[in-house]
Amino acid sequence: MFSQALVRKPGHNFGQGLTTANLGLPDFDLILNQHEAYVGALRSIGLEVIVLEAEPDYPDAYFVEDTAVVTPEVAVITNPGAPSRRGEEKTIEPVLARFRKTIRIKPPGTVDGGDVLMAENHFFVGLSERTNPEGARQLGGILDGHGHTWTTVPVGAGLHLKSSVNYLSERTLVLTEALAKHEAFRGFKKFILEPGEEYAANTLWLNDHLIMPAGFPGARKKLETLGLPIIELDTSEVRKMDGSLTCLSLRF
Ligand code: CIR
Repeated sequence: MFSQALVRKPGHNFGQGLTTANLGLPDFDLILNQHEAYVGALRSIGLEVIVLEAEPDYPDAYFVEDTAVVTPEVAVITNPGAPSRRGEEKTIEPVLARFRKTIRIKPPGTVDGGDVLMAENHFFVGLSERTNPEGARQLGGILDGHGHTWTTVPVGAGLHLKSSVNYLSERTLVLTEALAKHEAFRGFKKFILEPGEEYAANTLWLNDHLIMPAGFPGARKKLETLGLPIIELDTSEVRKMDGSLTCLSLRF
């Protein structure tokens, strides 16, 4: 069970963040409402939520997940892969330092937290345009040092590893068909998403609840078989900015 979550409010200029999605102009009032609903959902399942103010210099900074990897033992502060996002981690580190010892990923290593998936004691580390082999090597060394295992997975499609796969308890993954055959996921039970529902791979298992993006009935049917309460949230505005549910918080 997690007791804390760290989030940051989207800024008025969040629409200037990086995106490859072609889903139209994002709406500030709507994202604020959706963000409040997200924070409300986290509180409703027992988390204390620390809410940081927006960072106008960094329009993507509300995607706090990318700035750190928090394990039960340490907080690894990342060196984000996108140059425009480097520096977001500076205001995250002192907050996490209240809860964990912090260790930094150093250049030339880059890591985005969205590429790091924790499944019990194991970590899958996506190699992507944001997380490079040197970053993965540094992170892996820290994980090794704390008794965790880890494997790398190439991120073929999508921005981050967790855009395409998440862990849902009981050795079960929700993931895209493209990733399902990967060696690293052998031995796991898999909910493979139907074409058109891949976005639902970004479902968050948190405090014995599943928080999933609204509007994916096929995925929901599969997830219901786990018997966990499901919370659906509207993610229309973060999706326009290539984001989803896990990206909006750090949980520990
Ligand atoms: C970016 O491109 O970095 C942001 N617009 C989206 C980041 C989403 N973060 C995540 O999936 N962990």
